[in-house]
Amino acid sequence: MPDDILALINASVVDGKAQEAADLTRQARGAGLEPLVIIEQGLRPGMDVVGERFSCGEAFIPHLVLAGRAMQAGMRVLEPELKRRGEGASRAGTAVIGTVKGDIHEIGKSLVGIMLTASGFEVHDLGVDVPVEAFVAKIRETNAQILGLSALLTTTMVVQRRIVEALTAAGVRGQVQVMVGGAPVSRSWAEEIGADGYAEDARGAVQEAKRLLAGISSANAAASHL
Ligand code: B12
Repeated sequence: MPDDILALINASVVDGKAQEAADLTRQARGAGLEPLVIIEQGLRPGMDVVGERFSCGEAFIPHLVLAGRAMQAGMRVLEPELKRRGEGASRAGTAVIGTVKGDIHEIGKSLVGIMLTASGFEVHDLGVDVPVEAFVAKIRETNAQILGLSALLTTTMVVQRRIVEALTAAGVRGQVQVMVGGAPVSRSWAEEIGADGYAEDARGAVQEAKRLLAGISSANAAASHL
């Protein structure tokens, strides 16, 4: 039964059927499947199928849009519960996230935001197509310890580098740990542009944010012993 329903959720995303994706997600939750299992094994793989079809000319922009809406419809069912879990967790830290300028892919970034919230982070989501200066201003305003930058296009990855440079120029690079992500991004890219962290998916993003925070705490502890 769990595998069947996950396969149906996957198909509803591929077919771009938002109502069906939401109903099946509700059904899967009712059957006791964990939200993360539904996302990682049901909703998300559907997007990959559509992406591959798009690459080889078998799907077009409208299919991507509909598949995106279907995945988001499923995520909306799970979001309130995930947020409640975050309220029950101890406060982990503050994070600012957004998709960089020129890039309107929002689903992966939003999923990272939801998972960080579910893990006790206070998340400021700046949305998509976010100008470089807006990230810098939000870090100043919130004193967030974590900045998460999403880029889904090879042409917008470079903006992540510009944001790291802008943080340095603004004198705030030392106060924030920058993590980058998105399909074309890798750990070696993160290292090349001087970012502090990288994760392949939303679950990894939470682990990475916690690892980076632990680094800040131990650095502060070491400084206070000097
Ligand atoms: C849906 C989609 C769209 C939708 C987006 C709808 C929306 N509301 O977001 C629309 C139709 C708008 C779209 C437009 C375009 N798209 Co598009 N799109 C996709 C598609 C199929 C799925 C993306 C997605 O949502 N995946 C599901 C989520 C959950 O996964 P994710 O985004 O990868 O995020 C996860 C990780 O990457 C990571 N992560 C993401 N962000 C972050 C941030 C941090 C800090 C961390 C740690 C981790 C992290 O965690 C996430 C959760 O697990 C991908 C193909 C694919 N397989 O990725 C193409 C894809 C990204 N698109 C592509 C292209 C080319 C375009 C267009 C240029 C097409 C066109 N000719 O107009 C435009 C660009 C518009 C723009 N300026 O941004 C290409 C990119 C190629 C490249 N390498 O540059 C892809 C790869 C398709 C392909 N195979 O060719 N697209």
